[in-house]
Amino acid sequence: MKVDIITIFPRMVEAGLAEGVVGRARTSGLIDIAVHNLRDFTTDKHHVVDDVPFGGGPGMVMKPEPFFAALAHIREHRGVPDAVVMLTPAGTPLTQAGARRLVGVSHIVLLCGRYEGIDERVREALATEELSIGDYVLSGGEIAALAVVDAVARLVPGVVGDEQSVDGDSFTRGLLDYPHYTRPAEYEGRQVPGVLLSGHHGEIRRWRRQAALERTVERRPELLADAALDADEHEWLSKRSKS
Ligand code: 9D3
Repeated sequence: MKVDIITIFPRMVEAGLAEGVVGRARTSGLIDIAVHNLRDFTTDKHHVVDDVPFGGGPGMVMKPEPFFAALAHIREHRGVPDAVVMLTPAGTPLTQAGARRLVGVSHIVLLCGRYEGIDERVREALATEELSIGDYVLSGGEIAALAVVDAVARLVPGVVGDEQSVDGDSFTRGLLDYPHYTRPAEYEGRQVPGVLLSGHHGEIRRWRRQAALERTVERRPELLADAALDADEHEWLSKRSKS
């Protein structure tokens, strides 16, 4: 998987890509990510990337020319990308299904905006899609680009060592996670649930499944529509909703 990221804050993006699972995937050659400084594609003495909005209004707009020049550079030196993704609050919200789709795209370019946004002609002529990472206001697209790369990279085979932890086990897929514990068995008067110390693997699986179901119904009941529940669980849920 090849990714190119265009940004005015390349050090911020490089710092986020250097650590953890993504950092290891890069150094081991499982993913090829290049970060490009948008200012390197300006032609004026002061490397200006923004200008005032036509029609007036607050803030500044990112100029189109540096994005076109950066894309030309990528096509020449890195190949013709399969997708050019603009990160914008007006984009399609990123989901796990969206991350699974993108891991099937061999070469992706991510365009990060700052200020009030990017000149519309960049979207029209260069972008193949627009993504948001959720309904809250960020200061720019860089953190969103890192979220996209992180969500997609961990789906590349071999990037996450334990394949089971990539999508959850079949038992809890579609539900929120169950609570996790490690040693010590008692900490500041708080006990680890006894069933987890029992060694009864069937009971442990049932306890975790039930805990995941309870958390999901309390916190994110809308997720239950797409979760695979068995007959007992449907019955438990309908009894619970009557109380
Ligand atoms: C006043 C209208 N604002 C749009 C909601 C202006 C505006 C806010 C934030 C324009 C740009 C930005 C910068 N945000 C991003 O570039 C961004 C983003 C986000 O803010 N939230 C969630 N996902 C994303 S992806 C890119």
